[in-house]
Parts: sequence; C-alpha cells; structure tokens
Amino acid sequence: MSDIQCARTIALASGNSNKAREWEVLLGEWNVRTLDMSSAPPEIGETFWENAIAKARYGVGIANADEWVLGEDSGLVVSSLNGLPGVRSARYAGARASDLQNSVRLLEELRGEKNRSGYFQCVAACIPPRTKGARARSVELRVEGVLKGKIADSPYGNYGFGYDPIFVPDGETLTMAALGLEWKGSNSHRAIAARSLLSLIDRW
Ligand code: ITT
Repeated sequence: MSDIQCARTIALASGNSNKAREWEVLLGEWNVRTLDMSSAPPEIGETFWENAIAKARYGVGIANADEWVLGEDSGLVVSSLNGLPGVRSARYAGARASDLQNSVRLLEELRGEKNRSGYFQCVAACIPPRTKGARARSVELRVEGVLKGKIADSPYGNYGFGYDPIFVPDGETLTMAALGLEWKGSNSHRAIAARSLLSLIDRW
C-alpha cells in the first residue's frame, strides 16, 4: 500500500456492522477498516463521550501506526424518560436484546405518553496516526451530531437499523426507516458528525 493510501485509513473501533456500513459511506474516499472489538472491555461510561473515547483508546492498542482511530457512541435520548435509553440504547431491553426488542420496550415505556420528543446523538472521538508525530496518539478530535424528532406510535419502514423504524425526524412525517438511506446519509446525527470530522481532520 502506498503512503497516500495508508494516510487515509480510519480504523473504526466498533462491533456494530450497521454503524460501520454507515461510516464507510459517510467517510467517502477514506478507507474504513473495522477493528475486532471482541476483546474490548464492556461499555460502562455514563456519557456518550466517555464511551466513545474508551472505544477509541482501546482501538489505538490494536490499530496500525499509520491509521486514524475512530470511536463512536450513539443512541436515542427521550425527554419523557429522563434521557433513556441514552447510553443504554444498544441494550435497553437486555444485554443481548435485538434492535426490535429495544424498540418494543421503548414503545411500551411510552404507552399513553403525549410527550414523545427525543433526539439521536452521535459522538465520535478520532485519534491521529502515530506516524503523525510523537504526541499524535494523545490527541482526541471530538465531533458530535444531533437529530431531533419524535417517537412514532408503532414501527414502520424497511431501511436503517436500531430505532430507525420508530423515529420521525422533525419536519418529516415518516420514520427514518421509511425515509430511506439517502435521506439518512445526508441528515442523520451520524452524517452531521461525519461532516464535522472530515473538516476537522482536514485542518489538523
Ligand atoms: P459499538 O459500541 O461496538 O460501536 P453498539 O451497537 O454497542 O456498537 P452503541 O453503544 O453506540 O453501539 O449503541 C448504539 C445504539 O444506539 C445502537 O445499537 C442502536 O440501538 C442505537 N442507534 C445508534 N445510532 C442509530 C441510528 O443511526 N439509527 C438507529 N438506532 C441507532
């Protein structure tokens, strides 16, 4: 691999293949390589930031010296549930819960609730390649993206993953799963974070 190709590889510290596919598309001409997170410590942070940084730091230990390392934590924050599922979005209905089970639990918790507003948040911490200098691995470029909306009464739509079938972004009438991948690729919390990240990396 040439130096130019090496310099444009991001190692993604995630075990979620759906998130990885989205990052691959969002980071365009970058080469995105997903790290093996099977031995990573459990996520115990109380904030998205803590978890994102923990993933990035773990990733640095197993990434190549010439790779940027990206840790991302995301989830759905619901006002009337005091911010839940929040950092527990991936395991809201239990440690091994499926996306559908998590959504079903959320709908049950919101049964009869009039205030259905919430937002998706994506935070990402990106660490430069060791080859960029002695202190590069101690730098954390931080970006975030927020997408506000409402929780639907029941799931519908065939695209995306996680809570997409029950989330209607503000200004839209369909769930993110019905709006489709093109809409999500331009407007999602992750798309917003990715745009900021590309511009930060460019300037670094
Ligand atoms: P890694 O920690 O290994 O990256 P994970 O699935 O545990 O994988 P998170 O801790 O960041 O990732 O949890 C993210 C959860 O939030 C994810 O499992 C979904 O339930 C939800 N989520 C995040 N982004 C989403 C999106 O774009 N659409 C729908 N749900 C999303």
